[in-house]
Amino acid sequence: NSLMPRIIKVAAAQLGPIALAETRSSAVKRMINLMQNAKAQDAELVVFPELALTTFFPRWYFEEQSQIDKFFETEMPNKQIQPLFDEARKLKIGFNFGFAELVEEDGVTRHFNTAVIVNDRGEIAAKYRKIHLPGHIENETWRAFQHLEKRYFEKGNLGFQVHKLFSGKIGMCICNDRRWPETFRVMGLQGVELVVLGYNTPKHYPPAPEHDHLQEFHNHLSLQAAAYQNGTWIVAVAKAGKEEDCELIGGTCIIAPTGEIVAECKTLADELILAECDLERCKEIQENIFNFDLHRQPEDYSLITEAKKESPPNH
Ligand code: CDT
Repeated sequence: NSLMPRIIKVAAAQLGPIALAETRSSAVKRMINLMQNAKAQDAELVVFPELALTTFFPRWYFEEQSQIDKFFETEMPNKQIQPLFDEARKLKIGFNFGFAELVEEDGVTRHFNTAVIVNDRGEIAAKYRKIHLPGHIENETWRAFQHLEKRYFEKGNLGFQVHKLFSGKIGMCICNDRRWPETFRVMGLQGVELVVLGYNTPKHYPPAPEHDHLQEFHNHLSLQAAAYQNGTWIVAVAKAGKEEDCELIGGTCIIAPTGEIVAECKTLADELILAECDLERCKEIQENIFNFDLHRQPEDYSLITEAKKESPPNH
C-alpha cells in the first residue's frame, strides 16, 4: 500500500462487572483509571461498553417506573459523570461510552439506550440511540434472568450516522446492533472507517441455551464479517464477567478492515487493549472487493428495506 498512513490510536476499555449497589462515581473512577492508562500509551480515543455507568438493569423486572428511572441519566454530563469529562479534557483524549438516557422531547418523556462520542475538549460531538432492542416486553419468570430492553427503552430515532471526527469517518452502534449486517452496511454506504460499540452479552441465552457455548464465537463472527464486508475498523467493548448472578462474555476486540482481530482482551475484568488503526487501510477493501460503486446491485436488494408484514405493537 503506497498511501500515506492516517493513524488513529484507539484503546478499547473493557469493564469487569458493575454490581447493582455500585455507584456511578465508582464506575467513573474505574473508567478514569482506564482512560489515564490509555493516554499513557498515546491513545487518541478510548471506547467503553454499553450502559457503562451502572449494572445491566434490564435483567430485572421492576414494577415501578421510579425504580427503572434510577438507572437513567437526565443530563449528560451530570455531577457524578463530570469527572470523566474533566479528565478527558485535561488529558486531551476522546471517548465513547453508553448510558441510559431519559429525555423530554416535544413534551414527551423518552427512554433510550444511548452512546456518545466526546471529543478531546470534553464536548459531546456525536450521539447514537440503539435501534435493535433485543429481549422481550413482559416479565417471563421461566427465564434465569430477564432481558427487558424492549420494555425499558424505545427504538432510537437518530439512525446510523457517520461523523467526521478524529480525522476519520466514525460511526456508532450498540450491542445487539452488531449482529445485524444492515447496521454496518448503512454506515458502510456513508464510507465509515471506524465503528465503535459497546456490549453486555450474557453467556446464557434462555430461549436457546444450546447456543450458550457459541456466544463468544457469534460475537466475533458478526464483528469480523461486518468489518470485512464494509472495509472498516471496528472497536467492540464488553462489560464482562459475573455481574450479580449473570455471566457476561468478554472478548473485547479491535478488528481491521480485513476482518482480522488485531487486539483482544484476555480477562473478564477491567482491561485495556490498544491498536494503531490506519484508516487508509479501509481502501484495501472499499476500493477493491467491496467497491460498492462497481459491484453492489441494490435493485436486487429491495426486500431488505420493505416494511415488515406484521409489526409488533409499538412500544
Ligand atoms: N445488550 C444486548 O443487546 N445484549 C444482547 C443479548 C442477547 S439478546 C437477549 C446481544 O445481542 O448481545
